[in-house]
Amino acid sequence: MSKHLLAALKGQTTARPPFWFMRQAGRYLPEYRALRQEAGGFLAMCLNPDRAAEITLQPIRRYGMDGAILFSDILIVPMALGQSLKFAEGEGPVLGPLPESLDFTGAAVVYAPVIETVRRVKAALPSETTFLGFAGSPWTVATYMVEGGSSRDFGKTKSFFYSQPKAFEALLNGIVTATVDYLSAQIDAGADAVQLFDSWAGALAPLDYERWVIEPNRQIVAALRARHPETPIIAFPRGSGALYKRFTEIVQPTCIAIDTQVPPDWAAEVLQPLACVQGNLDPLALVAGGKSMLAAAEHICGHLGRGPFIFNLGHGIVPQTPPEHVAALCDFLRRI
Ligand code: 1CP
Repeated sequence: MSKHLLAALKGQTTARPPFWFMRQAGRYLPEYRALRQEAGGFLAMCLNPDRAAEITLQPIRRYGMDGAILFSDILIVPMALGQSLKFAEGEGPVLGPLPESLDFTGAAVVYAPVIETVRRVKAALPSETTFLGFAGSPWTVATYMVEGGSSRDFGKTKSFFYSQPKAFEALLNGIVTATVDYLSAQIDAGADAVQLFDSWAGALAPLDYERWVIEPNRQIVAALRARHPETPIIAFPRGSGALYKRFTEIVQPTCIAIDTQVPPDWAAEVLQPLACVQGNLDPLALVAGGKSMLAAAEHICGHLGRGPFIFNLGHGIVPQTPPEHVAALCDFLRRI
């Protein structure tokens, strides 16, 4: 069987929609929780190629999605730039003080175990499965670097760019450079495509969005395409609303991933002529399962299935998701 998902990324309309799910490896799977118990923490798991490769493959073995996503985290890049990182149990990420200047000298050493994971997954994956690498987009990564962790309103980050736009721009430029190198290394090691996660794109006013979301994503896509012209790039500027159109026109990703709130008929009309579209089932519909989940999935496929389309969620799978609901959704998508 050929690579279904890669065909959609290359602009083909496929007979059934290829599918994978953001956060398809993770706490909703008992086999993930078992490994995590032994592994000594989330970050240790990300930096152990044996474990990270195994976790990447777990959902593929169970469900046979068309795409596998590297098991890692977007916060590997701040670590590579010299900022300390730990994951406190039940608290999420905790980053040390923002470095005065970004230090790239240790980056290759930090990336090395992740790149080794890419090689191992590539060697083990069925040939029909498309392998996705990923990184965070600079705005989203910068929020963690400046806030020191997760945030509700990004108050510190916004004060930073409003009061010192040049310094903030220098930080984003550093993240752009580090991200291009990191994704290039993932592609060289075997990733078939890459996804850029801009999870907090929706927090910005339009003018700020232009400068801190569109421009850095555009630079990364242009630089990666110059180095790897054949490798598809998926962009996920979550929460962009009406700005999804402008983002897609200017950034020119191969595929645009839409969040839960984007109307599929609007995406089919406005975004699909510009790029392959990926999305956008509500992760909570997957928690509910049953008829309402299947009706929501059918609605999305009905609108987007007539052009290049990859079925996914509008954001990541949540930990309370029953694994059998994921199985039911995969069955439905295979039969459609
Ligand atoms: O076991 C655990 O408790 C760890 C939970 C977990 C997992 C499974 C974290 C901590 N990261 C991950 C893996 C992960 N993160 C993947 C792996 C591939 C997959 O199966 O999809 C990916 C692509 C990410 C990307 C990521 N990390 C994003 C972007 C996507 C999104 O969810 O919006 C973000 C924002 C992060 C930061 C992060 N990682 C983990 C936490 C708790 C957080 C903070 C989230 C927040 O601020 O709300």
